[in-house]
Amino acid sequence: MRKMTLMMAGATSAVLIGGVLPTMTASAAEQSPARSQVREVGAAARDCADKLADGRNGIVYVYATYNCIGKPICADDDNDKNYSKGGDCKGANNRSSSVLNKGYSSTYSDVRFYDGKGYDGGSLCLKDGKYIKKLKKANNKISSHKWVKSC
Ligand SMILES: [Ca+2]
Repeated sequence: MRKMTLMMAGATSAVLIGGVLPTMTASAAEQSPARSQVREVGAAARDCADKLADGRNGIVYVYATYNCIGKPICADDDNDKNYSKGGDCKGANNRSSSVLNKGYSSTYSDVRFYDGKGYDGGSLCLKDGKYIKKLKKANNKISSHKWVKSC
């Protein structure tokens, strides 16, 4: 009881705050759920370079975020002529903000993105093993893509 009274009396002092915080941090670090949560935050913050470093898998990715953060809105190992319709890029129409090409370095390993559906209009070509962290002219514009022999 005497201890409680002392702590409450010192509630506004910096000494008490300094004494309480390290205790909370230590106990949180001991719990495994807290540790896995930290790992998930790290995964969510992984950017284009991190994801490319995982290795090639023959897939091209489109993100609605800059820097390839989070889940892609499109992950495709073949062509998609209309992001508004079915296919691996369904729902990605005009939402692009970053792109990542993890294609194998062989023929048809580069990807050309188009403003229009059906590979029409202005385009942007991305070589295999490359990414664009922040699309400029193509930001929120991409509507189709196809794999090409070479950019
Ligand atoms: Ca478009």
